[in-house]
Amino acid sequence: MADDCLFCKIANGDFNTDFVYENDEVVAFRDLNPQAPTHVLVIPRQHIATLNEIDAENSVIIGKMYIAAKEIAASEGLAERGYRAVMNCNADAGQSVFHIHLHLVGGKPMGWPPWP
Ligand code: DGP
Repeated sequence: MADDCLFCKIANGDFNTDFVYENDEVVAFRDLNPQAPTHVLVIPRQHIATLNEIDAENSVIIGKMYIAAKEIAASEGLAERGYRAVMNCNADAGQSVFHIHLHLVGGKPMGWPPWP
């Protein structure tokens, strides 16, 4: 757990956040500022600041985050109609919380590309 990391504190239960999914390594909760009818953040309990810090040693957690995302998508009724699970990295991508997270979004048709 990193000092002064909001998502470490959320994963630790400091704010009594409702988790839509949790296991020993991953937790997921609804985004404070949803951009779609379903907008869930999937995070590792382990503190990793950005995708740039992923390496051979810690990379297994990325697959576990995607397993969580597809299970949540199924429970939200999105598996067949479709959804997106994306991670922003650093300023140009708009990352604002420096603890990696997948944005699982769905429940409406989405355009591609997602940038203006
Ligand atoms: P990003 O910009 O990719 O770093 O996404 C961070 C997301 O985190 C953003 O969509 C808003 C969300 N968020 C920030 N603070 C909180 C919080 O305290 N609770 C919840 N549920 N979501 C938060």
